[in-house]
Amino acid sequence: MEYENILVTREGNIAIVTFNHPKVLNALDHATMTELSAVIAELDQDNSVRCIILTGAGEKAFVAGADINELRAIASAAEGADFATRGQNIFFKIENLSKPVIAAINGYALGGGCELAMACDIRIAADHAKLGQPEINLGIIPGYGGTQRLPRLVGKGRAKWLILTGDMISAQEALRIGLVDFVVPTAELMNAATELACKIASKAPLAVAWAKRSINVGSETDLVTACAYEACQFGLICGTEDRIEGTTAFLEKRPAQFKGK
Ligand code: CO8
Repeated sequence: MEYENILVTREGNIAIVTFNHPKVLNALDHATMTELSAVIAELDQDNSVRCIILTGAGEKAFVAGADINELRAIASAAEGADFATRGQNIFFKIENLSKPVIAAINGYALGGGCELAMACDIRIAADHAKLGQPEINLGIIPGYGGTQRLPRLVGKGRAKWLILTGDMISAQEALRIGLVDFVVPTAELMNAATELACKIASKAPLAVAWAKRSINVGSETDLVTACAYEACQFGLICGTEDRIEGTTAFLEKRPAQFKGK
């Protein structure tokens, strides 16, 4: 499908989704969010896609937040709540997609842009990137999951520091506090993201999907319940052809040929 504000390109079994509205630093307006939802649904259905990279067009921004013009125009409390819920649901889809999603943060990741990156599985930032939740400066609070995912990633104190001051931090500082997982020179960002995506895409797809699900479900519950959930997922993976192939290939000292079955 063709999209107006989003480009989708392929490199083998990797899909690269690029927010393509650099004039407004790739801010997420209603139309772009509708497209993002459709892109994610399309890639979810496409069995040839094993891993997804999200990034922004231009050199300045990954995503500079929700569109502030639209935030200014919200007419009521109910409309504001609907606005937030709609975005949260799209980000939940990304977080719970069976395929891993890597955020390649090529510049500003602010407000909704930082929240989008946090809904991804792994975050790689270019060394000039800047991240933050500056909503407080607009008289609002994060609404796409920022007050919840940020403390889960960096701890309550650091989340409160970032959300209550609206301070932007460097990629290096984001790495130090655990908001991003890797920082690379800007020129190497897409290569690093693609290399990581290819490595994950070469693994058994069901094992990748169920490991992701086990981490996501388990990290939101107590350890005993989480381990019981992991054991169920482990049982499911034992029923796959790829488990036989992976273990047999190891014992026969040859590369495994995974089928996703
Ligand atoms: N929305 C709309 N337009 C934007 C946005 C945005 N978030 N960010 C930048 N732009 C526009 C600018 O208005 C400007 O447009 P124009 O050229 O027409 O003047 C253009 O992009 C370029 O921006 P700047 O000239 O400002 O570029 P600078 O390099 O000087 O500054 C900054 C870059 C620091 C990134 C600056 O643009 C900035 O501060 N942007 C806003 C960042 C921000 O506050 N983001 C958070 C928004 S709120 C949010 O995301 C809430 C999410 C949850 C919502 C829940 C639903 C209710």
